[in-house]
Amino acid sequence: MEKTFAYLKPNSIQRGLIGEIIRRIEEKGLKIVALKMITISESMARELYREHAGKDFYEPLLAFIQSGPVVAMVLEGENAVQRLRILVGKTDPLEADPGSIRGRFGVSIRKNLIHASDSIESSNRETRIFFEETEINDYSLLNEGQF
Ligand code: FUP
Repeated sequence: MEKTFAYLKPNSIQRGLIGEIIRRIEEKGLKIVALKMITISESMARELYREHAGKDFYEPLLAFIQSGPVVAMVLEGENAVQRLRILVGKTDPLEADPGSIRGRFGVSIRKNLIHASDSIESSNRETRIFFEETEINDYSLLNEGQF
């Protein structure tokens, strides 16, 4: 079964949106197999966004994601990567579908509430930045396969 990585950015926590966003993820039928609150270190931040190194928004982005705790998670389900990306919406909340998480709650591109991996390869790489192998749980839900 496909897995994907996501984390709720510091402004989701500040705005009291942890429950609301996780509810939408659960409602979509994605199974949470790992979940924790963590404060991102500078080295984690640099590794996470290394593809953007040198861009004008890189340093402010690093400062923002280290500004408070985040909630990191690994989700599992059929086509999990694509399903979560659709639920999350486009990078810029101005362009995101109003039914998506970023479209519904987002204000600025930097503080766009949630990160979701864009491929299985990115998900594996990003998951390793946040989680040990032993922190990823293998279990079934009673209603699995009924979505
Ligand atoms: P996404 O995959 O949708 O998170 O988007 P990107 O990988 O393109 O961008 C990563 C993060 O950089 C975004 F979540 C927000 C930030 N960003 C900016 O702050 N300004 C920009 O112009 C583009 C991205």
